[in-house]
Amino acid sequence: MLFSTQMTLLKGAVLGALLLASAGSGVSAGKAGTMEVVGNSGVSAQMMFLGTENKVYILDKTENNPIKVNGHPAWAVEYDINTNRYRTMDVRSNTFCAGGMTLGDGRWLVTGGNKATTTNGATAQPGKGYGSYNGGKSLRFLSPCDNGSCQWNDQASNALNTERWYPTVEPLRDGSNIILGGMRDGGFVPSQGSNNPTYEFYPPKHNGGSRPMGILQRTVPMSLFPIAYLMSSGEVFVQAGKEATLWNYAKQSERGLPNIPGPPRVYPASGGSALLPLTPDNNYRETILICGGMSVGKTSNWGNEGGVGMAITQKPASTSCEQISPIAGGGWQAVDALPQGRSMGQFIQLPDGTLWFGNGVTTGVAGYTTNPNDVGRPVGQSYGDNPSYQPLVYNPKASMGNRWKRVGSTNIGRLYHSTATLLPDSSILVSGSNPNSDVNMNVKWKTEYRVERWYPEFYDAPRPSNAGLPRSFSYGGPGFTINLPSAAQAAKAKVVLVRTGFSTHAMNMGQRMIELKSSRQGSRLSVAQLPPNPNLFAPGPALAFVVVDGVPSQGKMVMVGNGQIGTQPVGAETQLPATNGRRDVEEEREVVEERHLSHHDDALTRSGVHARSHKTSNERL
Ligand SMILES: *[C@@H]1O[C@H](CO)[C@@H](O)[C@H](O)[C@H]1NC(C)=O
Ligand SMILES: [Cu+2]
Repeated sequence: MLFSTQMTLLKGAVLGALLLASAGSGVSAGKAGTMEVVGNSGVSAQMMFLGTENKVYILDKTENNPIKVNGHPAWAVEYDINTNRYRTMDVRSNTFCAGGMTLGDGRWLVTGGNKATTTNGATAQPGKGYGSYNGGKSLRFLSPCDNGSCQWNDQASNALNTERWYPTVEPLRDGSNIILGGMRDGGFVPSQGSNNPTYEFYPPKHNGGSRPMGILQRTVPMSLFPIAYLMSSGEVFVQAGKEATLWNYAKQSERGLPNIPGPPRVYPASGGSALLPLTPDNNYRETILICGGMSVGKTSNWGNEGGVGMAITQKPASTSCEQISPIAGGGWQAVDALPQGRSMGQFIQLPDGTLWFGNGVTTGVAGYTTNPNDVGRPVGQSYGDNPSYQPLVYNPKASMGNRWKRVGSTNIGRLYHSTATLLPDSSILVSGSNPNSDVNMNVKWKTEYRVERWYPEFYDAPRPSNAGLPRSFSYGGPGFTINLPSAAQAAKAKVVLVRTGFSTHAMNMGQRMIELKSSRQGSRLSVAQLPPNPNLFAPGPALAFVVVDGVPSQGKMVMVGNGQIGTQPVGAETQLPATNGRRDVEEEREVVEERHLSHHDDALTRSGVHARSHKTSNERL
């Protein structure tokens, strides 16, 4: 009697805890698998990132936004994801097509940009026009905050070695950033003269100079915003044009990889790319997935600084998806093609291990022109048209032919200069779109300020608690424990870290997810620290989640590493106690597979996908 009363009380407490977790995280019912407009961004979201559990930081290029700050149009805000209100922020350098990333000490860096501008993007004298300064060499810093008082540190005295417009930034094992490529001056695509085929670091290494990187020179004009991911070996995977390579920045040497089949993928072809989740199951093997892009026939069709070289706006984008595991060896592998071609589609890592793919267009590419008679046949100013209104979810663990699923829909076109980021409740914030030289409300594809939120299918499910998660994680060293409500839940539980990344130009620079090793003792989950290799997940802020049976807790903003830039302490790999529970590992796998099988009704047919991949394999640069 006493025993069963205790059981009832316990059940009540567990249910209460679950409901509390839901209510406390702002989860409301009935949103799963849908998308809705939630607010207005004030400035158009050309760049966006999650800075705290409550605040997203949005940057635009310098343009005539209706909101003002210190006497000039604003191009930066802090957006509160709970109230959907923004706080205007002052940045003085032109952030036009900058890159960005977290540093090992928790700061965000936004670097590169373009000249001071005025009406329709015309160059202005510094401080004149819209009040901006040349951002080509800018290093801007922000320590995100929840109290409304943090500001951008944007001093001209902090400067890159060379001007970089369209640079990629990737975090490294010591919490520094590598800053890759870009252009010295504005334009649609570079020539050898305007291209900057070099890289540098923040904080600077080797006396602050820039060093050459062959792939960024060989792939002109398809060399901007190179796709870059740090590998476990310490090399940086770099993809541009048709090429791919592993760059060793310590030795300044490279190991060439096979050319990527299908179309070019970097801006302005703008395929979407992601590093698939690093998990104990895949032995932390890195696999890069790249989807969509655009073929134009011959290279000269890409044009030059002045614009594209052929009619592009109605040309269908590619459906091709290719993946590669560069360190494990082997070449590119075609995987399930997109159900419809996409340029500027963007991957967002979800904590359940699947990836959202949204935004972008089905015809045309990134970029715009102010010349209505341009050979590219712009729609208004846009080189892209026919946006995709169909977000997809990619399940890398599903069998081939069953990996894509349509989830939700929108009626807002997200063309050039649109963005997306994961939020702590596992919804996705979507904003931006402005294929225009300035704020423009007189064209088909207007400057877009509406902010949407996409909700995953698990959104309305009761969420596990994140209470046991520590605030910081180390490389190796003593692990920690999480107490789940039952042994059955512990058998389906894991802890994952997601770096949500810096969203711009269909990329989320630095985005990746790692699952920590764990074992279970009854209802207790023993969790290892990160593997003893900072290259697998560079130091800096990340979101941590407890995921039970594919349903994530509220994400917690944590620090990976020691919170400083520099060589990270690395301990021995965490020794976990043996698992003892009622379910064995085989049973656990079955549960996961059942979940995925239950989605089969909506999955795309294998034959349809196969026909499409065959077609795209003939595409040429
Ligand atoms: C606001 O928060 C930041 C860190 O999150 C802190 O450094 C700063 O002192 C706080 N400012 C005020 C006015 O509370
Ligand atoms: Cu741009």
